[in-house]
Amino acid sequence: MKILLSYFFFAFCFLIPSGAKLKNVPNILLITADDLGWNSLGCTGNSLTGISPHLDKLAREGILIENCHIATPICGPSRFALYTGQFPHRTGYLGHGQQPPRWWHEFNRNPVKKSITSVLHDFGYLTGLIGKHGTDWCSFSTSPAGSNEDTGMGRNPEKYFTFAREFMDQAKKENKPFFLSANAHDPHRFWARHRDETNAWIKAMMGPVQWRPLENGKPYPDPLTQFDPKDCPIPASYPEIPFLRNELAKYYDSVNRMDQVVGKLLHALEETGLDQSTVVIFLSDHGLAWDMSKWSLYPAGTKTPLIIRWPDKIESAQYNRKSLVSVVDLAPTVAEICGLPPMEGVDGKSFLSLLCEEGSLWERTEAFSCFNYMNNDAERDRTIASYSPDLYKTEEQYRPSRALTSIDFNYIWNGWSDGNASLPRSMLGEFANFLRTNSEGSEQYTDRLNFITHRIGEELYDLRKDPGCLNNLADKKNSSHVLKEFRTKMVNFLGKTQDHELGNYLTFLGTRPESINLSE
Ligand SMILES: [Ca+2]
Repeated sequence: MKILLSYFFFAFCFLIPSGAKLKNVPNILLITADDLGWNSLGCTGNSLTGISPHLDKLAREGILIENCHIATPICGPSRFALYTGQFPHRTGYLGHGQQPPRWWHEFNRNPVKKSITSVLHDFGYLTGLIGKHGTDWCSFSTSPAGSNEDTGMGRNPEKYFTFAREFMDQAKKENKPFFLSANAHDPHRFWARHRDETNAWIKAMMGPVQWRPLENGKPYPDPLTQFDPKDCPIPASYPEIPFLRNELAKYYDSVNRMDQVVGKLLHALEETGLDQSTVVIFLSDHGLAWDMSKWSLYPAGTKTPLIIRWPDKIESAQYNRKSLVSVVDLAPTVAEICGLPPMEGVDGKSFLSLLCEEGSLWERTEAFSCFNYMNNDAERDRTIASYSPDLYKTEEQYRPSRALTSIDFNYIWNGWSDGNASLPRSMLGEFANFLRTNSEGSEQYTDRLNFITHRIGEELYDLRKDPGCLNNLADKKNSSHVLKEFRTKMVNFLGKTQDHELGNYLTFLGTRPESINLSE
């Protein structure tokens, strides 16, 4: 027995890096918002006074990269890509529900099943999580505080403060650097004061556990703001309609409450005296929870501001509009910041040079984003043994789309759009509902609803002139050179990453009158 214990002790010493190796490495506080439109913050141009004071200050103290694109615009799969640095078609986490789908296994990809949390954990970091949620490939040193009770449905700033303070104190006590992933659930629906934010809904969300309500009867406080709808900006994807402005006022109040969570997390960091040795990173998992934003591959769905503060390493007050990063770049960047060897098997690259060396070595010109499944039902999944190009015809929850977005252009291929197939209700939101109930007698609303529901095979937008992606240039003759460039890049990218939709895309290109020469 003694020999056995000695063996385990000996093995343990080799598994855990020495204290010397971990000297002078920074802590990481990763903060995410849930369903935040990229330009909803004060620091990204929202004119509402006082909407995001803590994030605005954080941006002033570090760098704000305006063009970061997430991998896929729904919660869990987006976060999977964030943690692993790999795109959904490579990990198999293609959507909600049963993942990977049974047919995905026939592609024999064997991804490296690691995430930034697991490599930091193995390196000796104390790793933790509060709020929405980790992945199967994450490793946390302490039990994740992921339940609605733990976080007040992700909307109670005090709960985040208490957890973060205790976690940081534990890191100090154990003399370990930490990685804390802290995830607010605001401004996810149902927003503060939304008509569906009912007691019955809150009760259902909290489940059977005992919880103590605050004075307002909810497990979380109401936002501090109550914006006047007339002051609320409408994102460029939507028309100027009073109904939308009223709805958005409530959303913006929820953005403010998310900012309070950020404030509390930063306060915990200051109180523990670890703020100077901690890299703070903020981003959203995707855009606003309306159709044409969430569930879509327009910048309104895929673009998030990325704020990074690293005292004494990153120059303050940098607003970067010229560089473009993908969320899969984040895990390798954190690995490099923490002095780890490069992460194996990732699709992204470290952009540390962009943060500390004025971007001289950073050359990404497009970010890839995709959509696969909304929700793959486990029972149906058992009946689908293999992939077929017309899977979307029988599975309305499978709606494959691919996008490449540069600073100036957004190119999308909708592999399911054949003129008949439509998006399921689960991928349509309040804007589509509004159009549906008001389209009688309005050709404009009817056309828009038809487009949203059925889309079109190929879309190309000039973001310099058309940030809301309302004027599709894919069939315009004078845009054909840009279109060809994006098609070529898409073929190369899908081939390089072994995307299961490559064959479908090539078939689609073969039907176009002015297609690309694939030998180019
Ligand atoms: Ca989300």
